[in-house]
Amino acid sequence: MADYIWFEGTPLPNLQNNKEILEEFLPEFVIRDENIIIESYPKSGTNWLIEIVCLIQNKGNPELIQSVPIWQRSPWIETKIGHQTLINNEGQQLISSHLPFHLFPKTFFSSKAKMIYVIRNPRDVLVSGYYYWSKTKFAKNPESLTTYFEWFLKGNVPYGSWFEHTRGWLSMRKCENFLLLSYEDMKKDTRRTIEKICDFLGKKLEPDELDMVLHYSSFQAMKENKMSNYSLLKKEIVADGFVFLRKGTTGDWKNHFTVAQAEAFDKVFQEKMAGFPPGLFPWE
Ligand code: PPS
Repeated sequence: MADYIWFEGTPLPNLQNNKEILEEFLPEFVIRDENIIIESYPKSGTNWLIEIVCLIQNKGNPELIQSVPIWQRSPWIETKIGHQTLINNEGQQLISSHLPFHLFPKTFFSSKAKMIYVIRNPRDVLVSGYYYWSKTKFAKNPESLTTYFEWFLKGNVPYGSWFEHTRGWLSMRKCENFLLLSYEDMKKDTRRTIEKICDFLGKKLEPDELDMVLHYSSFQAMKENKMSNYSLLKKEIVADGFVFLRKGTTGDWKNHFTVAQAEAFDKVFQEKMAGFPPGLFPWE
């Protein structure tokens, strides 16, 4: 079995995707004004955001998040299982995606649908991705962090280059229907982030409802929720020691990169992300 499906130059996880969906279903998919899209490069905190939005929609009540798997609550538009959920439920409001800007269904760009895009320090994304893709059979397994580091800088990893993904979607950052969040801000002040999301979605929560959103979307609560912690994944897909909610911290790259890797990463980051205003990327 091939490690990736290559779709218009972007490598996608072979086990989750299928050519027909990518070539036929996706380009025709109609994004409706009512849709809320959660978009990210993999390992940026997507599932945390999905959990928060589901809880906001339910005013903090955890019944839904504790009874329906997270990939059904907000199906990934480009995956086989997401496709199935979407065709079975035409009214599906919440949709997730890791697709780069140029592959996303074009109907979105003329709709009033709202998109929340979450970014994370790509160094932490790299480390999180290394563990995830090593311990699952969704795509090519890196045999070491050194190998994965090289793949990452070249964009030979699931969903392609972090730099291109981020540049592409950040072109929308001044649009009214686009909310840019970062994993780092979510960690630093989760309450404030939830309030921002509520404002963006036009939702009002009472203080006790907000407390419940905070409580049920915490790392610990999600780790214990089998509908959100990916323990329901089939055993043949994951290797021993797979943990989806792994560390949930910022700056873990410092425990993994050598000095030379840190310098090489800085150089590529500066080259590829030149031109963005300082302060847009809230990590050290
Ligand atoms: S995926 O598979 O690409 O959709 O992964 P994604 O959800 O984007 O990112 C997974 C990382 O997010 C961390 N995570 C959280 N951090 C803090 N709080 C909460 N509630 C939370 N939920 C998920 C998860 O642990 C992964 O990061 P690492 O660094 O690997 O721990």
